[in-house]
Amino acid sequence: MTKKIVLPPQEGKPSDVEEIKQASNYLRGTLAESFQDEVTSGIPDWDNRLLKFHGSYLQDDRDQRVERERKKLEPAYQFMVRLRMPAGVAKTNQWIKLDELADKYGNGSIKITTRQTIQFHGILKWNMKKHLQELNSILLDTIAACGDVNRNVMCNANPYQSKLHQEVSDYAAKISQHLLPRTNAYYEIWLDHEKVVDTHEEQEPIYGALYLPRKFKIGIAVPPANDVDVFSQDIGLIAIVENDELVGFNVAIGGGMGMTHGDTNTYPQLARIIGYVSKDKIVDVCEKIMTVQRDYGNRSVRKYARFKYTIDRLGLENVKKEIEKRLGYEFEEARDFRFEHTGDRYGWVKGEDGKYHFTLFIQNGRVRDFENYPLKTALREIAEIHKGEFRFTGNQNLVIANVSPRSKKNIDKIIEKYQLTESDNYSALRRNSIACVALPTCGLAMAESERYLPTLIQKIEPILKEYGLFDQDIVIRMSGCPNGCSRAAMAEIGFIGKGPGKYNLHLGGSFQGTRLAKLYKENIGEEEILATLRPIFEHYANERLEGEYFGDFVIRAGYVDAVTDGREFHKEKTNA
Ligand code: SRM
Ligand code: SF4
Repeated sequence: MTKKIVLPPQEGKPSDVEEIKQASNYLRGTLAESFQDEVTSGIPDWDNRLLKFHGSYLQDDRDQRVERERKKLEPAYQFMVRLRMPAGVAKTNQWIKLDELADKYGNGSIKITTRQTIQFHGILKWNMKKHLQELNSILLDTIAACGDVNRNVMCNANPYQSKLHQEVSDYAAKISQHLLPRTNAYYEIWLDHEKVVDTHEEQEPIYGALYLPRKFKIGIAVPPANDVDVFSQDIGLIAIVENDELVGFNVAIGGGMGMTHGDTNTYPQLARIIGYVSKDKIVDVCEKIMTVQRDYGNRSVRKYARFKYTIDRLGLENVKKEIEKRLGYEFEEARDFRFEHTGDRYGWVKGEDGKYHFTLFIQNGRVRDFENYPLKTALREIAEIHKGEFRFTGNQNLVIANVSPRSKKNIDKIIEKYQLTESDNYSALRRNSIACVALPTCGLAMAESERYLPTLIQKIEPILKEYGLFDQDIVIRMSGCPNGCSRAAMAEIGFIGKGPGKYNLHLGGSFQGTRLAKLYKENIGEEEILATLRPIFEHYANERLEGEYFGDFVIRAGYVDAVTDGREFHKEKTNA
């Protein structure tokens, strides 16, 4: 029998979410009843908290809020549904169904997320069960895609090192499977499985009845690519390859991007490397690390509950020792590695196994039929003839993966027909851009992001052209609020929403994803953004060293200080 988990006493009263989890009977709550209630198109707050563990959030269309309020109507409630897809892989027959479901129940679009999975928006309450059942029919689910659990496990997306990539992806899948909640609630509520009568602690041998204090994220990078932004993860694993064989992983802990405007006790933080372990140990290592956060994370104040704060409160060395105690052995010394970039490399590459892979730029991960650019139709046509996979990247892009030389010709015809290589003509800045969803669906958005970044880039591009920087790779990211879903606090140029049309401008993240971006200007609108960036671009164009990235330059030139520890993130600038 599994040992009962005894949590250490917490400072302060547990937060309301802890009480909801405790009373939920392993994530059941009154979800089944709430989804049968036809009086409202929403659900009560306590069930919404639990719904997250099932991969969905109640949202409302914020574009309609004022008008509906005026008409005394309830908000335009709808649900966001996020899939669990370790390492971001979907078979093309699954994609065809996802495409169909986006039209049938959603808002007609598919959103590729910054954690390599996909989201549907606009699902109405009455369609939720059918939607999840149809996803189940193609062997996909949404379990633990949100909530206080381990989320979608990310993994380097570029499959040209075919064998190695497959092995590393398999580890992502194994970690995901091992850390999956074991409760039967999802199957009972959505898939009509028989109700489980015995709901003892043993249902969740790893999590216990209260699950984690907060969300938890794991990502695996394969150097030289850091496309999972490994230092932004609660557990960042860096694959160590020796003589072309995967031997193990360097383990980094305690990354995270979220913060609250005005509260300097909150900050983005980089995961710190605590050592190396051989690959056979990695699943257990992830479990033990996660249980330390389970037992020591703050369960009173959610904004201080992420693992990064637990580590900074207890001390990195103490947390490392506690993990080692639970493992029964010590980490080995971290091994050498080198990252070169966080972005994706577009176009065709040939894998070691002779299969081809095409990485397609998808602006902000939004797949739909745009005017003059029927992207969704194009991908559907490709999926209909390609019997392989689509892979999603942490940069919100899509890889048409494992294409045989014969199918490549036919896929090329579709690529040409729909001009999918149009992005080759985009500025390198746009090709390195990420924006979070923000308005109109995200309830936490303070400013536009996905709907605005392309326009802002359009206004920056002439400046880049003027200074000969159009083809210079620069990582630019925008988040509609300080939660940082686009990981803007690690970008070379990062925008963090402050209010409608206003952003904090951050500079100085590194191209390789190893540094935080420091606040440079606060609460500025478009005009000031352009006026601020222009002279910096000019300076960069004139005085950069050979091969020097923009993020490194702004530090060398004294615009901002380098930040490699989140506790320095809010520190006043030093005078050079
Ligand atoms: Fe996120 C909350 C969207 C990746 C940090 N995030 C949200 C919610 C669910 C808003 C909410 O709580 O009501 C957003 C739903 C918007 C919508 O309408 O769809 C949302 N987050 C997203 C996505 C879809 C952004 C995107 O455009 O791709 C990403 C989905 C990832 C996935 O597939 O699982 C997404 N979110 C991230 C990342 C990046 C990452 O994980 O690599 C971060 C920063 C890393 C981190 O976790 O620290 C991130 N999201 C947050 C936070 C801040 C957490 C914190 O520590 O304070 C919140 C708010 C919260 O948890 O309270 C949040
Ligand atoms: Fe919403 Fe903020 Fe995340 Fe953007 S960063 S999706 S605005 S929570």
